Amino acid sequence: MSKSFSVAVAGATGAVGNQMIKCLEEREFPVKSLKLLASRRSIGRKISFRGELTEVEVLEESSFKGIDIALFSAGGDTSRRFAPYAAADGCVVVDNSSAWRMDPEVPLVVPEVNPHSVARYTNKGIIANPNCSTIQMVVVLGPIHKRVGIRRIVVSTYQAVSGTGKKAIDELLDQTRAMINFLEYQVRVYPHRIAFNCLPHIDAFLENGYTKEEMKMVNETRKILEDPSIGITATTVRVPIFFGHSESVNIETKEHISPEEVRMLLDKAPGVKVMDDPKNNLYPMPLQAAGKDETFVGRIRADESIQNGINLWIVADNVRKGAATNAVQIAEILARDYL
Ligand code: 25A
Ligand code: L14
Repeated sequence: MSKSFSVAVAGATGAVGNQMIKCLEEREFPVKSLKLLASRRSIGRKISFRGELTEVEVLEESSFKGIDIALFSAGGDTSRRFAPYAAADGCVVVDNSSAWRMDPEVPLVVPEVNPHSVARYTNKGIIANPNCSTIQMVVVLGPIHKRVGIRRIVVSTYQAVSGTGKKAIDELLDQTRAMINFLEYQVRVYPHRIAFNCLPHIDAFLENGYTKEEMKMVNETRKILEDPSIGITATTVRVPIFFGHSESVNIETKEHISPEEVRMLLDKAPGVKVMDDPKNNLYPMPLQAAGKDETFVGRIRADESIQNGINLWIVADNVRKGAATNAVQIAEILARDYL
């Protein structure tokens, strides 16, 4: 890559925006200039990039003149409002919010699974970054679906508070500190205490009894795997963990595949690390996945209650592969093949 690019990060002071800046630096993305954007609350804050401090500016309609690529992670409303202005100024938006993911014109991309979809960025000038729980699941299920076909997925998640952003990280810390000191705790971000608890509730409840987060896993998985026929049902649960989502995934395949064959297939799969040696207490955990870019899988075993069933345990850092890393990987494809 000899070319270099003017890059903007919208939502630069948030949990994901911060990590996007780190990923650009770590992966040596060819950045010519970096513009940091956030709401008025963040004005004047300085963030370090490649050893230089850059001041955060207010996100405005005119912020994107001369910018080649903008990474957005400032929530759905902000993306809906500002991404079209960025695109109109010729900037390609990689958007981490839920705003554009199910727009049929907007590609929804996990680079290990459907990199070819990036080409469709020309429709609206926007590429959507999927939901964190969906990304780590399809990185692992993509190769299995290609090999034997997946008929049905049953997934339960164990999701970290960092998915909700900085304020939720602070809330888990504050409540934990209060609890172990026998002090009164405050509940602000979630409807109940999250410290020493778990909540079967992520994002808003819908008419059908599922949460938005659960339906994102259903709809986004079908879009990324390009197969609307897959049956999917999800239960998403918040657990008192800072970084790293875990998932218990049960699949029914069309053709038979043994756990050993799944292990061999996933050993060669891009972005996947198999950690599956229960005799030595080796299996993926948020503790070890936090701060990493790979998606970890273990506990691979046959579902003995049906003909073609496999169980898996999948763990990844939700702020890295689940958000920032995936967005920067998409930008890398744009930079290498399209811009
Ligand atoms: O709608 P969605 O798609 O469902 O997404 C909702 C939120 O989920 C997070 C992300 O939060 C997003 O805002 N998110 C989305 N996808 C995610 C994923 N895959 C995900 N998280 C994890 N994984 P976040 O905390 O990570 O990022 C918030 C950033 O967005 C900026 N922002 C918000 N509204 C904006 C805006 N920027 C421009 N214009 C707007 N209208 C936000 O900047 C942050 O960078 P900020 O300036 O609002 O906040 C900076 C500092 O202020 C603190 N703070 C936040 N809220 C308040 C506050 N302080 C006082 N009062 C508040 N109400 C923050 O802690 C921060 O330090
Ligand atoms: O990307 O964990 O759609 O509260 C929004 C909710 C990310 C996770 C998204 C959470 C999600 C977030």
